[in-house]
Amino acid sequence: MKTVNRLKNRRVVITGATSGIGRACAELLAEAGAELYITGRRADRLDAIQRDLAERYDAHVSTFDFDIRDREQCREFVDSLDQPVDILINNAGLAAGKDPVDKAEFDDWDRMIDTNVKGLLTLTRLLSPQMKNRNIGHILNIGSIAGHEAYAGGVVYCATKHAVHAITQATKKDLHGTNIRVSEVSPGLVETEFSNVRFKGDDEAADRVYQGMQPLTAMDIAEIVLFTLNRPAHVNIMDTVVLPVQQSASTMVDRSS
Ligand code: NDP
Ligand code: 8X3
Repeated sequence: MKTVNRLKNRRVVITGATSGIGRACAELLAEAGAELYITGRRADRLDAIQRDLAERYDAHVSTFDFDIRDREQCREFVDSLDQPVDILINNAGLAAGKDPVDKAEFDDWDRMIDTNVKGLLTLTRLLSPQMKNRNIGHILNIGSIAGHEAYAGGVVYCATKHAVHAITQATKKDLHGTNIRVSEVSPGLVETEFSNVRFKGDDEAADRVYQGMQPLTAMDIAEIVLFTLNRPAHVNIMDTVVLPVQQSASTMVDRSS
């Protein structure tokens, strides 16, 4: 089967590219010949990824370390771009804690809402006008199975991912009549740094999330992101929900292997 590469020389912003799904997307897009603008807070990681992708794929990669919760830093990032962006991958996000509603930390709620919802909205707000002016572009949001159902201990994380789902649908409608595409990819369990972050460095708790089952890899999701982005210009994939074969719902996981 012959696959056409429509991503060569496309200018792509990937938020949260220092690890996991964002890092894997950077890898595949660099291989496809896209020009990358990668973001995250850990500058050392961004630099290492830039060097690695330049060496292996001769990729043009620019790095921007800032906190997506800081609207001014987001604005400075967008203002510093010398060329219009073709694709925005809103990937940066996290879960903080898994406490029930009566015990959870307010700070955890703020971190999730400010990153997963407000950060994503800020970059969409700042980058969509130039897409609209050029009548071209693609905004791809990383949602979650947690945006399609809710589970105990995920009150605010699930709320943020339900918000991402709603934002994706409303954004598509706001941009109706343009050639801008708007998509979402909604994964189940993916083994990345996600659970280490959620359990605040308790790596044993993080490992237990994937015990006795085969989770998805970041690369599994990046391949679906690449497929979604690489469709012909008239094709808009709205959402792809992707689970490990051993997961059938957020809390329904076969751990017999
Ligand atoms: P990782 O923890 O491996 O990666 C998260 C990325 O987000 C990092 O690059 C991190 O960069 C960045 N990030 C987090 N907070 C901020 C911030 N305030 N400012 C800028 N960047 C930030 O997790 P994943 O790769 O798994 O997560 C990526 C996305 O996928 C998230 O939106 C997550 O909700 C979603 N997802 C994950 C699933 C999973 O099971 N792993 C399943 C479904 C969805 P840095 O720390 O350098 O700032
Ligand atoms: C991450 C997957 O099941 O931990 O979005 O919510 S889950």
